[in-house]
Amino acid sequence: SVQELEKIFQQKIDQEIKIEPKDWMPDAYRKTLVRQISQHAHSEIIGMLPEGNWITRAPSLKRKAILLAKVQDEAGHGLYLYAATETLGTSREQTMDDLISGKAKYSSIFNYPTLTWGDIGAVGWLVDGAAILNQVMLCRTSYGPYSRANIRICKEESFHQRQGFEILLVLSQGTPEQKAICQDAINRWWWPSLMMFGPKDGESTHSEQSTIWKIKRKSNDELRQQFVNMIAEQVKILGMTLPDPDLKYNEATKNYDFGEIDWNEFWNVVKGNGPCNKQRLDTRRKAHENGAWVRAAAEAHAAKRAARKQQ
Ligand code: FAQ
Repeated sequence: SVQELEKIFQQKIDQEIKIEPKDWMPDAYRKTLVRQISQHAHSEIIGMLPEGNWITRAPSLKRKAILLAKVQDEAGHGLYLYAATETLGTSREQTMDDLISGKAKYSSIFNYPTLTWGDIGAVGWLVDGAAILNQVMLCRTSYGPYSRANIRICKEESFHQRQGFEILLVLSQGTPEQKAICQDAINRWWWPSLMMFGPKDGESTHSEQSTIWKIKRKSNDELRQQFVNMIAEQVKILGMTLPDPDLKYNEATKNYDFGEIDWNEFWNVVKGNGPCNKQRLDTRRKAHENGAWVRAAAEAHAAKRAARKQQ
């Protein structure tokens, strides 16, 4: 019976045995994984856009080569994740349609503009920094293909964070104008990067069930606190500040206390009304349309090969 299957399934999870594509799983487990993994994949692909914005304007050939490689890495991450979604029985076409129609979510962070070269540093340091904390946890997630995708992603992501920090480090040691660019980028990216971890635990609809299923192993607030503690120390090396007057080390808790996030802004961006939501989806949609001939050609080629084999 379904109840027995559910019991065996949960026992496996409790014993730290990974769930694999052909194993029995509750529909709701499959559904929440498709939701989370496809949102994660979309974030990687949409995340290429704000960074891609600076490839032609990177300040040197070396910087350009590094940024180009990083943006290509994100495309690779998207592919691992779309493939992991496919193992759950949802086709790539379906997942892509949901993104392009605006039905699927992707991380709120990528709806902010990259206005200066300093933003490329801040995205690497803060956005990749937040992403890593989350993805290190997801390396131990209960679904095998998602876990393995995250292991590969994390290897590249730590290099991404280092390159972002290094961009800011160079700016922070530069002219007064360069220092100002560095501080301005940190000011604009700090709060949105805290929002990447999702709503507060009390407001998080999926956390409780996802924790029982060991899809998630740390809560939104736990990871956010870990991030604040890490960045509050690293910012000192840059000689810069974080734009939060309430940020203060708390001896009793051994954590940094920090100010209240603007949750209105968060939900507004999630609902599609952030500064770049429309632009991001339009760009993605156009890219998909412009790529139609490649898909058609690949299909025609595959059909020809199949026909030749049959002869
Ligand atoms: N933006 O109940 P919860 C990267 C939604 S890293 C938009 O707490 P959950 C690397 C949430 O989906 C970024 N929506 O949800 C890179 C749910 O809505 P739904 C991507 C958000 O799933 C760097 C509702 O709010 N990383 O791309 C956000 O338990 C640089 C309630 O929330 C991942 O996706 C948000 N920030 O926890 C690439 C990691 N937060 O679905 C390029 C995998 C929440 O019911 C350049 N995802 N929502 O309609 C996760 O770990 C989880 O899904 C959380 C949310 C932690 C994001």
